[in-house]
Amino acid sequence: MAVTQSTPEAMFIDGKWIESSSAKRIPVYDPSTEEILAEIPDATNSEMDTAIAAARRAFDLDGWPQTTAQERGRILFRIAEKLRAEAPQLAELECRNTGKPIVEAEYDIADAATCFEYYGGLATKVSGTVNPVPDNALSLSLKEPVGVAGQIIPWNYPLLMAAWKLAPALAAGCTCVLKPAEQTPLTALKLAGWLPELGVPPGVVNIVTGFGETAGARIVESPRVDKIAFTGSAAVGKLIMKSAADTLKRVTLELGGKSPNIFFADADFEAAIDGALFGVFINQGEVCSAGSRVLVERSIYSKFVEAMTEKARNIKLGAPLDRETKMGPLVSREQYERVCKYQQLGRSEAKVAIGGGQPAAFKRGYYVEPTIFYDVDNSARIAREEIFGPVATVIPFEDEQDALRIANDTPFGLAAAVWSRDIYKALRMVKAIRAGIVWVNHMQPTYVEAPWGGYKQSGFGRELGLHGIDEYLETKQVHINLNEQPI
Ligand code: TXE
Repeated sequence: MAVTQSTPEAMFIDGKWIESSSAKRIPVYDPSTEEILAEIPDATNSEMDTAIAAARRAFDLDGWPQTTAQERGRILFRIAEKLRAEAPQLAELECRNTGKPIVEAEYDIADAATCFEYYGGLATKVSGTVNPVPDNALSLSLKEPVGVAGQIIPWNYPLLMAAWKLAPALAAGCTCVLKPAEQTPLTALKLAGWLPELGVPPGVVNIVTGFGETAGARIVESPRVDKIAFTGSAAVGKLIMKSAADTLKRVTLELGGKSPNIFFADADFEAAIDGALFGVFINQGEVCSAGSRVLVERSIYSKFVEAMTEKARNIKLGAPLDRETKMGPLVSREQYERVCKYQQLGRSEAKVAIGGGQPAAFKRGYYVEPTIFYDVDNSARIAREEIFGPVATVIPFEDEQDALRIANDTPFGLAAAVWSRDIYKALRMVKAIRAGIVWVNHMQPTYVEAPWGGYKQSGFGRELGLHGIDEYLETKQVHINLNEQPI
């Protein structure tokens, strides 16, 4: 294993830059030009095992869990400060690697910093409880870190997803082996390079690059990893659960969705149209909580589809670094091909209001047209399967009961939104929708203070908020006998 210079084109293991023992490297692309931006190592089992061993040592022997909560909190604040200081270069790198518009990338970096700040503050707020057992004993519940956390993240919000995983784990006193998506590892590696100067000891955070089926699978099967936190596809989530069963690891999964964005006739019409477009087209639709099923009450249905279509015409596709750009290319050729297939399928399953193909204006880059299919039946594949691209399926409904039936008729349950001025109706919907996140008269706002995660096949466990740190903690019951002679 060769140790290279301090470059983000290597892996960060045990505080050092490490190359893969296999000569193979993985090209990382700029999806707007299809050019190679960088090449990263393709980790073998040997490097992954080294990273896991380093995390194990940092947890078991080097005393990371025993550092004071204040110290861990201070380190997280320093990371947040560094992210804010380096935000322009991070946003540019994220933008070039994912294809997302620069303005959206800037929000992501700020959100990542906020996440480290939040968990920096929370580090000192973790405490156990005293249990009300009979008077002859004292019963305590202690909160302790789970151990080594294996963290596998996707490509749609690369640095933000790294922050959602690393910040609560570190605050709790866990050590981490994080595998970024093979398509978008660059900002996580950048962050890794700053960790030593910010006070993160060797082995506490390891960033290992590689493919899911090899490097990712190795983390999941390792008996030396205590917990897996995964964000990605439901298909891989199922594989992870099966594999983790062999070692009975703790598992949290944040998977995909087919979230209903529900518009009643009494909603503020202009806000509703904006909410429908924003809900499904932000980040090119590559969002787990995308409002990809737009449910519209029959009495406003035609007007709604027309207005949505009209406004969608103004979405400016362009170079991700151009500040005027509202939609960039998809992240990879693979994702582009996947979305193009769904566009083709949609043309046979429903009517096209706008889009449905590839824009002629671009000679290069994985651009697809913002697409609105309407008169979609909820049983159509485009209404049931996660597309993860800028493709809206508009579905009419008759009344509240019908809206609810369609909204819940999905294997997923990540998010939903309800638009209405009738607070009683909106709240009835909120209670009856089977999803982990429900927005009213809004779609997509995400706050680090509030729990994030899904029902049904959108996974389980919660990130963010107080719940987010709990997923990295074990509970130990302590019983102290208060009689000199136990009875
Ligand atoms: O995801 P994968 P892909 C959905 C979305 C998208 C589809 C496919 O619908 O179209 O998934 O995207 C790692 N063991 N989401 O193929 O494969 C992989 O290396 C361990 C929704 O990119 O799930 C990467 O780091 N790890 C989602 C991560 O898992 C494995 C975000 C995600 O990749 C693995 C992304 C394995 N066997 C895609 N196979 C969301 N919930 O936001 C892959 N990986």
